[in-house]
Amino acid sequence: MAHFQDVSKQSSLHPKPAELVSQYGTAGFRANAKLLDHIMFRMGLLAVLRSKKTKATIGVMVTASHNPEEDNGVKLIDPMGEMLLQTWESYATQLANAEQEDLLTALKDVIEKEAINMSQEATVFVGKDTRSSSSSLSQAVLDGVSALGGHSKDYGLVTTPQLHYMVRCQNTQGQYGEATVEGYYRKLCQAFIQLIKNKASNCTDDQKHLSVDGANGIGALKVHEMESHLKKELLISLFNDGSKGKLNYQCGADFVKVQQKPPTGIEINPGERGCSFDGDADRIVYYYTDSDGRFHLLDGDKIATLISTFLKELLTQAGLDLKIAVVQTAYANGSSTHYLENTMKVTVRCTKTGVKHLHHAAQEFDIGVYFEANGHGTVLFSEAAEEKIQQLAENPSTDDERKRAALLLRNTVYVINQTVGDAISDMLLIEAILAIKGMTIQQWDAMYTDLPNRQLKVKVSDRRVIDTTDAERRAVSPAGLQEAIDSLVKKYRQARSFVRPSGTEDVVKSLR
Ligand code: 16G
Ligand code: ZN
Repeated sequence: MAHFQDVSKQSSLHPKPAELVSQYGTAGFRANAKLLDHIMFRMGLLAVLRSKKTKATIGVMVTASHNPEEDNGVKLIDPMGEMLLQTWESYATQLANAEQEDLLTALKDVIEKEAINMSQEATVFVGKDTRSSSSSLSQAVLDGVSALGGHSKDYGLVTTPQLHYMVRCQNTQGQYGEATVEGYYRKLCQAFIQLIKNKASNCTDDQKHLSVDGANGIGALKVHEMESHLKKELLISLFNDGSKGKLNYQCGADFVKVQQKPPTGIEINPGERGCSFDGDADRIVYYYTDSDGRFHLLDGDKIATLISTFLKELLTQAGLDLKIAVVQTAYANGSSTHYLENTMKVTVRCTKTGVKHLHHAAQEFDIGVYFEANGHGTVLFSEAAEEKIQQLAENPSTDDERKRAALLLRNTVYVINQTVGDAISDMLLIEAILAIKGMTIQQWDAMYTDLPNRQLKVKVSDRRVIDTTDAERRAVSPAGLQEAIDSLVKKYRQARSFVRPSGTEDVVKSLR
């Protein structure tokens, strides 16, 4: 086949450094940008195969999220905008690791195992973040796509969640929205403006102000692009917009969450709301400093609590019997879990770290709110739930109070990017909820008090010696580790601690 010759020829322009071994981890491949050119080309090839197999458009995003500027990475996006199917992650790893002369064999192996019809058309959407290495690396992806005869659309600079959104729009024939960046702003901002029409009477104009730390990345660029669509209903002061500072350096959601302090480069008065995005804008955390100068972080757990409380209240007002659950990971603050289960009476599930695990667990409910403590999360509505909300909103005999709740629910569905966690979409939803409830960030923060906690990362020679169970909350190996943790934890009231191997770095992480 002509395409295989093209692949051979082209792949020699994207050679693999001999003996380099890489793995498709929790969030795709991540490494120093210099080690990724061959992987990008090969992910272009794999995306074509995945597209042929699913008979749908597939996405490839070039980003290393919150990692330093020197790094880069790549992940594939499946037809409904979700993460790549797990069984295909091992194909990604096999292709990435095939030595130059074995690449065609590795490729044919996937084709055979998946019984791929090579005459099927293939389309791949490609996007990239603002890293200096991203342009040439995304070109390598495009080269891979064309070498195997696939069609591609290059979206250029987009946030990770924007690319996920485009893929879903494309594969649902526009039902989810228009597969353009403008279409994305239009859908989300229109829903936001509809929501904000219901703002509480005590909500002052001052409360329209929000400071955003763009982590010197793609999120900053996109917030700027979106602003005109907000019709001054949200007044954003943008910091770390990439004009001076370095990507993710002493700023961004990961820095703020791990360091528990404000990002550098932001000017914000005591009591005012601020939020930080990460480097590819799929995470968000909020914060404020009180009059005593104390920093208060409102992380993914606080966000999940705010959103699920809002949704639960609306469901009650609308008289809709839909099952809502919150999905968290081992990192969730014990106070949030306690508050959700005992005060809010919502079901809480715990899964392993990594968006794909949370996403799948959330799909089991009518409404699944999932958030990692680090600020990555979204809300999923089942088809049946969306239908019930629509019907109620459109039914002429619905009484006023129920109708108001149904319309609020409907616009909440529209403002949310259900494909993956999305800092921009989450921000609009949170801002709308605070305005509708007439709530300050201090009141939101006071819903429950976080138990004090610390996160630690330790470099180890082989992280695989640690194996965990119970959604990563207990270590089963090495022998004696869990017993040692238990005996320490026993000394404190309401205490908890765990150790787990990272899925993205050569470290083990612990929380206490
Ligand atoms: C990635 C994951 C995130 C996880 C983080 C740390 C996705 C899209 N992102 O950013 O979910 O929390 O890595 O994972 O899955 P780690 O603690 O295993 O290194
Ligand atoms: Zn990210």
